[in-house]
Amino acid sequence: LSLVSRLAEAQSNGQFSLVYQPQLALSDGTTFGSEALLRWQLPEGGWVPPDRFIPVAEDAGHILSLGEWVLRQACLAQVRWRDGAVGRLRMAVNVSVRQLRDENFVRGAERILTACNADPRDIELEITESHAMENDQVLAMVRVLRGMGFSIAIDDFGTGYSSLSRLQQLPASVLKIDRSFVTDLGTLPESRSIAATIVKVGHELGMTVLAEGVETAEQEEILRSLGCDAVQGYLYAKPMPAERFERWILERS
Ligand code: G
Ligand code: G
Ligand code: MN
Ligand code: NA
Repeated sequence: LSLVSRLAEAQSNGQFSLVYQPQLALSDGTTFGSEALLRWQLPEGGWVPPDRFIPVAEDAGHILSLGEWVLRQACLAQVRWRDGAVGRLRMAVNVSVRQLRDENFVRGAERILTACNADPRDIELEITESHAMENDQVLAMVRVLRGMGFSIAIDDFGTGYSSLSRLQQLPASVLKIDRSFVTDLGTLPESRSIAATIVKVGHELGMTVLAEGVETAEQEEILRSLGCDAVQGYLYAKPMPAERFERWILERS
């Protein structure tokens, strides 16, 4: 059976779940947020990585209902944590450009916020750099979402080809340094220069800069010396199911 035909039934059969990865402030190590990441477990065992099924779901148009499901689950978790022992954390959710081009996206998002009693200021929509810069329709949509109160993050930054003027037009509050530069921070002077430049540009435009894929204490130390604000990566925690994430937070506080 092809992936695309299995995708259609996967959602109704409960094969999707979300895992959550903590985001920490470099200044004091506190966890201020989490990124929700989608997982697909096959009934016969094994996982399909998102890099494989997201593009298929996008092509098939299935990403619209799947994306709504992700946003609802993420909002439900954020509100449960906010109103429980975990406390108020910002929840970052990846959004596909197909969703941003959908005229029903805003109405769907509003419905989810209301149904979950979520505050949009606690929800961060992650848009990849290449897509955020794509065209005026996407830019207009990002502005509408920002106007609704959502926080906006530019994901995988440094791998696209943004002009600085374009970046300035985007009402984003967070810039996420792509993992590829973080990986090579200790070994490649070029990656260090790129990371340093991203931190400067982000701060110049009033954004918070978050480095993803931090795996070593050396990478963390370099990021701190560059003035980077926040981190996310295996050095702190892998993406975890909700219950594990909750325990992880409570054990550290
Ligand atoms: O752990 P990781 O394998 O989760 O994610 C791989 C890629 O899949 C990342 O680029 C991430 O942005 C993307 N991804 C993960 N979850 C989602 C999601 O819910 N929606 C979208 N559109 N992309 C996601
Ligand atoms: O949405 P985005 O492309 O940023 O997705 C983040 C991806 O990076 C996910 O696949 C997540 O599981 C993965 N990831 C998060 N932290 C680390 C890390 O420290 N090392 C590696 N190799 N991958 C990571
Ligand atoms: Mn992301
Ligand atoms: Na990323």
